Amino acid sequence: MEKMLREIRERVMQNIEEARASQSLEQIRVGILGKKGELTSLLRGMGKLPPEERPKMGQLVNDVRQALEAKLEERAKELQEKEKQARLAAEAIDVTLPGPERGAGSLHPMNIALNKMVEIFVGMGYEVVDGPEVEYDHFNFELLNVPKNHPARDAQDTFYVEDNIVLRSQTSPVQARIMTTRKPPIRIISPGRVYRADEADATHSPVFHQMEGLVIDENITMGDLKGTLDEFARQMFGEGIRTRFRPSFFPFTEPSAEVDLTCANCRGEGCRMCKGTGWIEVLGAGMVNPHVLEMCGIDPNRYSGFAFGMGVERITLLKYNIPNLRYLYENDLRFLTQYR
Ligand code: 2U9
Repeated sequence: MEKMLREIRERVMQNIEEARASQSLEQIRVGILGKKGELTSLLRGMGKLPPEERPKMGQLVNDVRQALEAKLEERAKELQEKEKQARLAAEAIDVTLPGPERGAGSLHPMNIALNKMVEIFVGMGYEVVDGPEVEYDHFNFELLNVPKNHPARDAQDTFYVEDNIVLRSQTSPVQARIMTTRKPPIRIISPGRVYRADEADATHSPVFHQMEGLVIDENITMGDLKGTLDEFARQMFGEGIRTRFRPSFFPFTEPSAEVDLTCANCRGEGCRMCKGTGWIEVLGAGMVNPHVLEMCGIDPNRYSGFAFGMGVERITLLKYNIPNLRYLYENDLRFLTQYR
């Protein structure tokens, strides 16, 4: 039995030394010291020994067990430390590595279109002007010859902030303000956000964008207006795109016109987009009403001017053949990043 014990001790010591993981160490421990372990069984078998030999053998078995337990504990510590080091090495983060790449942004198609519109008029000598979106009724309506009982003034069409303060329903008040503070020649465009109490649909939104233009000088004629818009149409939509003026009415211009452009889809041949007419209605324009000039402090006997207005959304939809306004407002990157 002594020989067996020595053999066990040497073999198990060797096994412990060779164990490469905490898990195998545990298997060794269970195999030798567990309930059904080799040493435990040996201890149980001691009942068969003559009583006088039992204390000595008991002592021997205990010595072996203590030695093995000590060795197990020592080796467990070594292995745990090794495993911890391996885990730390695997989890190590190099904080000097570059972060995930963020793609470069792209301009919103409406900004691309607006930039082009502005560029065309700046190229013709216009200055870009800006003004408040919360505006006095005086500048938004009064100076533009929109009478007190005009339907445009109705709360059904215009957002009222206070009795005499509105969210501007067009960018014209910006130009009215300039007219009251400067002397001609005046050559300005006023791109910006405007508000109308409209139900949102494929072509309407309560918040949208306009670009209006205003030119005032001596001897300005409808011919200048026509030439200006012809040049704009050509630069914006391409060679061969012409304008057609149809008589209309606005309180702030007289005469007034609704302006069609050659349908860019069929080049004027007639197609589904232009309902067979070859023309698409794009903007409004006219000669500044002399009464407006007078109210803004400009002598209508010496000066005349023209004005025009267009929707930035409408121009964008036409330019890029986009079927519905909501694409411009939903900010779906799959849509937006197509335009550069
Ligand atoms: C002043 C005097 C006159 C600006 C003008 C239009 C015609 C026009 C619409 C086009 C589509 C608005 O975006 S839209 O809904 N605009 O038809 N706007 S003339 O006339 C002015 C502006 C300022 C002092």
